[in-house]
Amino acid sequence: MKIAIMGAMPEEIEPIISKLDNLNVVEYAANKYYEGAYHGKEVVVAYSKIGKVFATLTATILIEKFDCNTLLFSGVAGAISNDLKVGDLIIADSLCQHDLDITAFGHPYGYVPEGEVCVASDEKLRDLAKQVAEAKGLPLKEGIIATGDQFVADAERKEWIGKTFNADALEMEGAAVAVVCSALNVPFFILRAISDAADMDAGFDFDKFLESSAKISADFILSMVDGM
Ligand code: OS5
Repeated sequence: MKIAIMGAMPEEIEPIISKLDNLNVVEYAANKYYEGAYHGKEVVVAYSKIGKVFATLTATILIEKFDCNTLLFSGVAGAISNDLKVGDLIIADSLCQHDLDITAFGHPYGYVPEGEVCVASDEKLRDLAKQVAEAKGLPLKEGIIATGDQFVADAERKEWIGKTFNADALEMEGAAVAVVCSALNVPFFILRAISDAADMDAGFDFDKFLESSAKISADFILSMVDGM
């Protein structure tokens, strides 16, 4: 088993890289890939840079060039659900693209022909996450995560995304990773810790909580690797 661990920003993978043994950095396609071992398990870690296009590129490279056969994403998200507060963890049971719109042709939001509105993540990895949460005594929400190439800092847009996709949280990379992994038959898992509420304070809150929430997510992902 070779496990890919992805984030979007340096802050999201730094707490993981700092715990790896036998670190080897490979530069490829204008990015850095960190090969190493975590408690004896082979991992390749990378941050994609922000947004769906960079996330697609990085997920594809982790699978096709580095031969990873499972992909875990760790990072932060904006909350939609009122249940979610800063630092809370959410796992995606499925992911959708909130900015994908060919409704002019009668299709629903988030749908393109031969695609799916929501792409489901791997059930076994979700079950493992629930076991890890139980062992750690941490609450873990499961729900739909909506992805789009926008930092959402607007209560109205957030409400629309929540209602249209029944989504609990939003971010900018997860659904891209889901589409790649689903097409290539690679089990994947998306974990996010809340950094903000995607409202008018989101920019300020994001800056304030990025590091602490990213670490909460990263620590949880490493416990999952232990359980794999
Ligand atoms: O990766 C992006 C999505 N992440 C999840 C997230 C989110 N997504 C959408 N809306 C929200 N309200 C969300 N809350 C959390 C987080 C990340 C958001 S984009 C943040 C960009 C911040 C930034 N811009 N410049 N820098 C940081 C400094 C910099 C400069 C050069 C190179 C790298 C960083």
